[in-house]
Amino acid sequence: MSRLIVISNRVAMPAGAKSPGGLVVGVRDALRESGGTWLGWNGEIDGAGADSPLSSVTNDNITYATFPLAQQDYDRYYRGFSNTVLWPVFHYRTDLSRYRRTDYEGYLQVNRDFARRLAPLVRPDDVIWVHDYHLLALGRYCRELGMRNRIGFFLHIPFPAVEVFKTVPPHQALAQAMCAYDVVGFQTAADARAFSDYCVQCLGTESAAGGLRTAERQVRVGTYPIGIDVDDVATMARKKGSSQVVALKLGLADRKLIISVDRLDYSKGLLERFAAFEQLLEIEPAHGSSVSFVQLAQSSRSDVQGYRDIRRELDRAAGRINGKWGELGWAPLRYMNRDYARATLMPLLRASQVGLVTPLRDGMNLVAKEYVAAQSPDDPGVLVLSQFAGAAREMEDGALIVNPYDTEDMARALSRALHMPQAERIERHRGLLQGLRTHDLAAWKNRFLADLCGKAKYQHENYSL
Ligand code: ADQ
Repeated sequence: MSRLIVISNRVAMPAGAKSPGGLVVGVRDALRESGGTWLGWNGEIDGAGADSPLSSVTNDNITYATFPLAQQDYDRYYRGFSNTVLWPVFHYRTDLSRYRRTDYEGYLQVNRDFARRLAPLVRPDDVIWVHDYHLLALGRYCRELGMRNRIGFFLHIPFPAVEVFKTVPPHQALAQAMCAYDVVGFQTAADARAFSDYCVQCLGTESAAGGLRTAERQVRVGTYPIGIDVDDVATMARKKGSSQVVALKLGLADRKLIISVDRLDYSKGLLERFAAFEQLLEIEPAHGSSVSFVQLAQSSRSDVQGYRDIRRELDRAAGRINGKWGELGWAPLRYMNRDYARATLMPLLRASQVGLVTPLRDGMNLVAKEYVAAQSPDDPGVLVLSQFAGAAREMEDGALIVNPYDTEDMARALSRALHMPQAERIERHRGLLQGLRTHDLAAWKNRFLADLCGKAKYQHENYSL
């Protein structure tokens, strides 16, 4: 029986202190269910880098095989090409992209190192599942090392339109490298189409049923929207949570609560959202004393310039809004750059009347799904969701869909959500929840792996690395 090996840039160890991001939550839950090995960076910088030994820990059905990165690799591969070129361009922020050839070479070098570390672990019938934009070229290097396994790739972030992708100078080499995978998976049909369009138009690749045909292989190009473990979130949300939840409820008195939860990232549309909240206070001053907006923004990639800039702008905007609208005993906007345990976060989502999720561009957005799963079915809150989140494809009937570039549109949607009658809220929530159950985390994993390895089963075995 074949085993499952998952590879992503970052591996989150079971006892890690930081709250995990979207990819980690998805991958860990998927692996926990089926068992397997997870290979990747341990988050540490170490002089030895590529020469350092692999360390291996097994916990809860998952073997974590990790290694550190050298400072230069971190600077070029991670901070450089991955997060200063691929992330901004794939989120349509070409203005923030800073391409340097040495960063790209470092990116390829680290992709090659990942393949070299993987090679001795792999048996011929193992199934390999690679995740996200840091490792676009890994499949190519695996093939160069002679791996003939089924190797799949899933992109957690959007794939941009052809002309936008072409702003990445080595676009051809990257897309060619992606064609070394047997399955290339995306969050939405639009992303999958953009990738196929690029390959057909710019590489001259032949399109075939279900994907593309290259000289070497049939590449399946598919859509696999990531989901969540609905019951897990609902169970956590029903618990009382920590003293922080209690304190928030007491502080709110009878005020309604609008909540937003994100990694602090320019793609998440926080500034536009702050402006919409301010507009709400302007068009309906009565809300002034009857509503609170809590924005939890977990800081991330703070050594990348674009992230430092957005953080400064948000600090300024939050101060201005509270300065203008606050009262002695009350601040309308509470903006916190902190990491919260999921056991705290989910009851907070449940305690709110509106979930405001308005990215300017997002592969999927798991917070939108967590918000719905966390609600009480008898008295649910309303999800206000950006049309540019991948999640909007599945949630457009139940959520209030907004354009985050239209401040008034968002303010109106907030007002409508705050006034929505209970019967309508229940009806919308019911539909949304049904969708979440159909496209949950297990469905995401099973559909991807079914396409990758047909009906073949895979199993977990502990083995020494
Ligand atoms: P992210 O960009 O990280 O993920 P998202 O999908 O919203 O975005 O996931 C964030 C996760 O981190 C959620 O599970 C959320 O609960 C958690 N989180 C956010 N802020 C937090 C805080 N302050 N404290 C604690 N936890 C917090 C990438 C893509 C997304 C895609 C996912 C999964 O950018 O589009 O949905 O991968 O594929």
